[in-house]
Amino acid sequence: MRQAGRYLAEYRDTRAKAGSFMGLATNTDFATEVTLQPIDRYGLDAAILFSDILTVPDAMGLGLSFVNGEGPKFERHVRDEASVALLKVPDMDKLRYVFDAVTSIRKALNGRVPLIGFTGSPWTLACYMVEGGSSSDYRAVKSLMYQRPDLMHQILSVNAEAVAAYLNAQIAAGAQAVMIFDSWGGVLADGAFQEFSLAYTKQVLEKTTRTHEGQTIPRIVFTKGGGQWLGDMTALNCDVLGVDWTVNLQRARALVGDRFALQGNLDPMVLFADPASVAKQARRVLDDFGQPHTGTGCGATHIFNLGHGINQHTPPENVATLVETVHEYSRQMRR
Ligand code: 1CP
Repeated sequence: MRQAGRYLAEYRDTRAKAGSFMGLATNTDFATEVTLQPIDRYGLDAAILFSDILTVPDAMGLGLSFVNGEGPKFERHVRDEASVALLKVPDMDKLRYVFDAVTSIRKALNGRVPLIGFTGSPWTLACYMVEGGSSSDYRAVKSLMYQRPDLMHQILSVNAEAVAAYLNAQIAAGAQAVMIFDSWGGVLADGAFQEFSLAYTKQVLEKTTRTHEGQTIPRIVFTKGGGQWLGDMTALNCDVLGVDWTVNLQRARALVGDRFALQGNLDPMVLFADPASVAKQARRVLDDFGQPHTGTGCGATHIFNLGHGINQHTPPENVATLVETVHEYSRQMRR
């Protein structure tokens, strides 16, 4: 949903061969192939593992499937004491296919670009686990949160532990950076965000391996709709804060200072405009952040990215325009 996906014809071909989304994700060769497709096509600067955030609740026994055109569905949802009591950190062996894919992708990349591993945040995974799939109003998960915060905390504690173990296994398998997608953190009220989302992202970061084979593993936290809580997020032990398109990068930079890089934040819908407008909007994002640091290491730099997943109807040639513009213009800015 960030690089690979249905907007690419080569992805649709491989997915048809695999028969289903999970057929694609659980097959090492297919997962490797689709991870590399956008890298080969566009010359991107990093690869992101082809998998999904929902593999973790699937491994917890909730029964994941992706119905064409309907999005993810779980056979069982978690909404009452009995189902919460059954939840536990899954045996990481059930997710072996993800770690095998990481190792295989590293081999296939052969040092061309670094590989980013990822997970959903405890809160974002809980949304799907309680709702049983995607939701437009988060009614079930918010009812549980307000009525039985004790059960909600129980789910989130299990998720935090599961997600940390999942990231650690990806790092051991060769992931060179990790990203936590808190895609639905922004649907929470102020106060609820800190208690039910941020606190558990913090736990995940505390339990995640900092280095592997002498290399620091950078950690990225992306909260869609989380711009108003960037100040709270500076308490996180991570290196990069991902932001969506509602955030002004210059103000965000002033707020987070040198301790964090910022990742983002083009509105994915820009990619439906004509190429000249795509290029203009890409330059606008780079200008908003301003001159990046010129030193080495982490610091107040900018990692260009979309502010959310890529829409399945995106014209692929506009992504080419975007990548070319970002490369050209950001090199110009660094001169
Ligand atoms: O190259 C890549 O895109 C990397 C693999 C990747 C990533 C990082 C996929 C494959 N999904 C994700 C993350 C993900 N999955 C998020 C975070 C998105 C963000 O904040 O940017 C979310 C919310 C999901 C859950 C999910 N997976 C949905 C539901 C979205 C919703 O609105 O509730 C759906 C439809 C999927 C399916 C999926 N996962 C990935 C792809 C390419 C697809 C769609 C293509 C298909 O069905 O074949």
